[in-house]
Amino acid sequence: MALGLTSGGPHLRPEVNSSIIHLAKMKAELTYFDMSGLGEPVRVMLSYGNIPFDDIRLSKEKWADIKKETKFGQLPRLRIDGLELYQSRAICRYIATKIGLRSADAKEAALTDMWVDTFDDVRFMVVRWYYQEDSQERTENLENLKTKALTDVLSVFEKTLETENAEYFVNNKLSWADVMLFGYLFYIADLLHTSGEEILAKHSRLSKLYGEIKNSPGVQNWLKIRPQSPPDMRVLFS
Ligand SMILES: N[C@@H](CCC(=O)N[C@@H](CS)C(=O)NCC(=O)O)C(=O)O
Repeated sequence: MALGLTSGGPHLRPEVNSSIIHLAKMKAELTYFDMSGLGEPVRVMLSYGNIPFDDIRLSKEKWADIKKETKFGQLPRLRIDGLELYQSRAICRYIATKIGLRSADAKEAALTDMWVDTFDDVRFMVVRWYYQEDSQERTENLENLKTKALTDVLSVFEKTLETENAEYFVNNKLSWADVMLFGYLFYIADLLHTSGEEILAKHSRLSKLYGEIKNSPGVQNWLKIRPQSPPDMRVLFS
C-alpha cells in the first residue's frame, strides 16, 4: 500500500490496474541457491514475520540460464508486493518495515542499521575464510577463526548488551538487527559445520537472544521444513 502500487488507481488502465493488484496479492517468491548463504537472513526475516513465501532454489546450471535476466547478476532476489528486490540487506530492511521491526525514528533506525552492517561484516569474515582453497593454511585459519577472531567479536557484542543491561541491541527493544544476528549466525553455523548454540556457548546474553528468535512460532515453522545446505557450499560456485 505504501508504494501506491498495490492499490492501483483511477489513472491506470483497468487491465494494468488488475495485473498490478494480482502481482501484489501473489505470495512472496525468494530466488536463491540451494544453500543457506545470503538467502538465509531473508528466509529468517520472512519466517519471523509469518510471511508465506516460495523458496526457489536454483542449480548451478539453472543459474547460468537466468543470471542475465537479473538486475545485478546476483541473488538473492525477492518478489513481493509487486516489487522485484535485490540486495539481501535492502530486502530484509523492507520486510522489517512491513512487520514493524524497523523504527520510524531516524536515530534508532541508524543504530539498527549500524548493528546489521556489523553483523554482516562478521558473516563476511567467515565467508572469506570459507571460500579459500583447501590447504594447510585454510585449516590453521579455521582454528584462529573459531578460537580467536569470532570469539573476540562476539565478546564485543556480549559486552554491549551487558553494559547496557539489555536483551536487545538498540534501546533494549526488539528490532530487525536482533533477527538478522540470528539469520547470519545460522548461515555461519552451516559454514563452520556447527550450531548457533555452540558458537554462542560462552555468551549468555547472545545465547538468550538467539533462543528467543529461534523459538518464535514463525522461525520454528521454518526450521521444520528448512532444507540442509550441501556439506561443501563451494561446489555451487566452482
Ligand atoms: N550484496 C549482495 C551480494 C549478493 C551475492 O554476492 N550473491 C552471490 C551469492 S551469495 C551470487 O549471486 N553469486 C553468483 C554470481 O555472482 O554469479 C547481497 O547482499 O545480496
